[in-house]
Amino acid sequence: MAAAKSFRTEQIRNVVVLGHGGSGKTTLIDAVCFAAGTSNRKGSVGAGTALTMTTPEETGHGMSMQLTVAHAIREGTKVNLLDTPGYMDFVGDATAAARVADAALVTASATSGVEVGTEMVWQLCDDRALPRMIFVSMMDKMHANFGKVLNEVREKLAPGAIPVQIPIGAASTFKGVVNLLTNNAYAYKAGSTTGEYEEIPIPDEVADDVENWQTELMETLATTDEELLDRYLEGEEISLEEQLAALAGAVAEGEVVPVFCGAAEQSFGVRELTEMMVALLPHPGQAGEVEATNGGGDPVQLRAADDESVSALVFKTTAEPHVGELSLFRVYSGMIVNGTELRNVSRNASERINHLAIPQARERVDVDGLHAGDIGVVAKLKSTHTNDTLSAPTNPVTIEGVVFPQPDISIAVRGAARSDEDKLGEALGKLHEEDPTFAAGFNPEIRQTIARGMGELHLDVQFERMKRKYGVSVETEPPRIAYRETITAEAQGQGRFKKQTGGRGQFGDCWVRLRPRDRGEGYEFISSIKGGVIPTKYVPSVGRGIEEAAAKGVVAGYPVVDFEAECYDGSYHSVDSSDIAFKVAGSYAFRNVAEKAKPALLEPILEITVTVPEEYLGDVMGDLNGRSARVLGMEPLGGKTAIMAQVAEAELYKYASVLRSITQGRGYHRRKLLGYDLVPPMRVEKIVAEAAEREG
Ligand SMILES: Nc1nc2c(ncn2[C@@H]2O[C@H](COP(=O)(O)OP(=O)(O)OP(=O)(O)O)[C@@H](O)[C@H]2O)c(=O)[nH]1
Ligand SMILES: [Mg+2]
Repeated sequence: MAAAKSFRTEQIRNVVVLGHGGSGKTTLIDAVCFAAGTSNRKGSVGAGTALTMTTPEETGHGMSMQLTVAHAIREGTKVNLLDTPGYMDFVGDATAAARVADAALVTASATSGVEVGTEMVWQLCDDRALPRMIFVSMMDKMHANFGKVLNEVREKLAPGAIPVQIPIGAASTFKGVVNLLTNNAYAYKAGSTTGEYEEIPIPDEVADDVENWQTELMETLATTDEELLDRYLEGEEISLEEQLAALAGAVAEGEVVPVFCGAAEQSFGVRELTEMMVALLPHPGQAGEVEATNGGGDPVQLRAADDESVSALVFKTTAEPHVGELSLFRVYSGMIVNGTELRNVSRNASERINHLAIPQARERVDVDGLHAGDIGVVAKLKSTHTNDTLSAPTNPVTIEGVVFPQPDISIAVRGAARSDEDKLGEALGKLHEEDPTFAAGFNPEIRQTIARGMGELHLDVQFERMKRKYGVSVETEPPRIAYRETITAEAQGQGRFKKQTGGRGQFGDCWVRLRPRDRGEGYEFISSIKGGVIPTKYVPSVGRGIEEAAAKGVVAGYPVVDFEAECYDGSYHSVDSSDIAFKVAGSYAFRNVAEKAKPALLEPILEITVTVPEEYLGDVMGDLNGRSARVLGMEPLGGKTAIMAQVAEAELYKYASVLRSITQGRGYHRRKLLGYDLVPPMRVEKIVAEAAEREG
C-alpha cells in the first residue's frame, strides 16, 4: 500500500472492540473499514475473508484468537480498531488490547444480549476506567430485540446506558435507524455493501419511542452541566454541537454509555457508528496521563503530546513465516520518525526504528512518522519483546506492562517423533513470545515438559500453530504427579560393601536404623557410632549414601522424605575402607532397611481457593465433595464467594475446565502446594503399576 500521511494526536482514536464470543466484533470491524475505504473488500467471517482474521487457525475455527489492529479513516480522523477474541481462553490478548486503548466499543448481539463474556469484558473496561459505547449487533437476525438487550445492559452492565439510535424494525423487517440527537431517520439501501442510506421521515411505528428516548437523552445530557440544565429547563434550543460535546464529556467520565445498533453483515449502521466514535470518544491527548518510571526509578507522567520525549510500549509480538517477527506498539508520548534510535531499558539494548508503519490487519501501511498516542507496527526488532518499553535514549522510561492472566491449565507434551522432540523447546519458547498466557518448561521431578495455557482450546490451538509455523508435532498426556515416599515404621539393618579387585579392595560396613518423621520435617542423619567402629571421617559418607539412595524409593521410585537415619554400628578395614565404600554401604543399608520400615506413598496436597458467584455455590461444592476435598471455609468476596479447601493434586486434573463449565466461565481457582500426605490405599496400586510401566 502507498505511504499514508501521518495522523496528529487529535486525529486518532484508539478503540478496543470487546464482546462475548461471536457477538459480531470481527464482522463489524470489517464492515467499518470497508465502508471507510481503508479495506478493499467486504469480507466475511464464514468465508474466512474478514479483514482482522489473519491466521489459518482463526479461519479454521471461525473465531478470533488474537488481537488484530485495523483502522478506519473518517473525515481525516483515524480510528484504530483493536479486534479481540471473545472466547475466554484468549482473554490475554483482550487484556493487552484493553490496556493500550483509550476507549472501548462493546458489542452485544440483538438476539443473545448480555452474556457471560460481555460481563467479563465489561470488567476489563472497569479495571481501566475506559469510556465506552455499545453496539447492539445483528439487528437483522431472527428474534432480534433491541429493547430487551437495552434492558439487560442497564440491569447488568451500566445503569447509565442510553440509546443514541433506535432501530426501525427488527429481524427481517429491520431497515434503518433513527438518530435521536439529529432527529433524522435513515433507511439503508438494500444490497449496499458500504452502508449507504437515504433520509426518510420518522416512521409512525417508532414515533412514540423516539419522543420518549429523546426526552430521556436530553434530560441526561442537561444534568451533566448546570448551564445546559438551566437552558434546557427554559426551553432553549441546544445545538447539535453542544449536545455532542456534553455527551462526549459524560462518556469520558463513564457517566453515560451511548448505545447504537445495526447489522454489520449488511453494513447497516456502520458509517454512523464510525462518525460517533470520532465525535464521542477521547483522542489520546484527552485520555489522561500514564504513569511510568524514569531511569532513576522515580514515577513520571507520560503525556500524549508530540513535544514530549518519546515513549512506547510493545503490547503484542507476532511471527509468521515469510513475514518474520512484528512488534505492535503504542506511542505514549512524543513523536517517532523513521530512522529514530530508541532505547529498550529492560533489555539494555538499542533499536533503530525503520520502516515505520501503521497496522491494517495483516498489512502494514508505511508512514514517515507516528504522532503521540498512535499505534504502530515495526518488523524485526533485535531484542525487544512484548511488554518492553522503547524510549528516547536521552530520557529512558519504563511503562508498566500489560498484566496478563496466569495460565492455569496444564498438559504434558512430547515431540511426536525424535525430530520433533529436538525442536520442541525452541518452538515452545517462540509460542510464549507471541502469547504470554502460554508457557512451557521441563519439570525434572516428573520428567515431563509441561505446557500451561488458559484452556483446552487455547492449548490445542498453540499446538496447531506450532505444527504450522515451526513444523513441530506433539503428543499430549496428563501431567504426572510428583509423588513422594516415606516410611511409617522404625526398622534397622545392615549395609555391607566388599569388593576385591586386583590390588586394593573396597570395604564399608554399617548398621542403620530408620525412623519416620512428621510431614515436612525432611531428612536427618545422626551418628551414634562409639569406639571408632567406623572412623569418624567415614561416617558422613554413610549419611550421603543413604540420602542419594533415598532419591529413589522402594515403593514406586519416588523420592523418600521425612525420615531419620541413625548409624549405630559398623566395621572397617584399615586399607580397603574409603569414603566411596562407606557411601555405597550406606545406600545398601537404606535399600535393605526401607523395605522393612513399612514404606508408603505420599501425594501433593494443594490448598485451593475457588471463587464463584453465589448461584453456582451448590454445584461447585458438590463437585469438590466428589474430589474428596476438605473444605476449610468460605468468605464473601466482592459479590462472589471464595471457598478454601484442601485437595489432592491427583483429584484436580482438568479442574479449571470443569469449574469453567459448571460456572459458565465465571468461576476460577488459585492453587498452592500445601504439603504431602499419604495416598489413600485404594489409589496406591495404580500409581505403583504406572511407575513400573514407566521404568520399563
Ligand atoms: N445476520 C447477521 N449475522 C452476523 C452479523 N454480524 C456477524 N454475524 C455473524 O455472526 C457470527 C459471529 O460473528 P463474528 O464477527 O465472528 O463475531 P466475533 O465477535 O468477532 O466473534 P469472536 O471472534 O469469536 O469473539 C459470524 O458467523 C457472522 O457472520 C450481522 O450483523 N447479521
Ligand atoms: Mg472475532
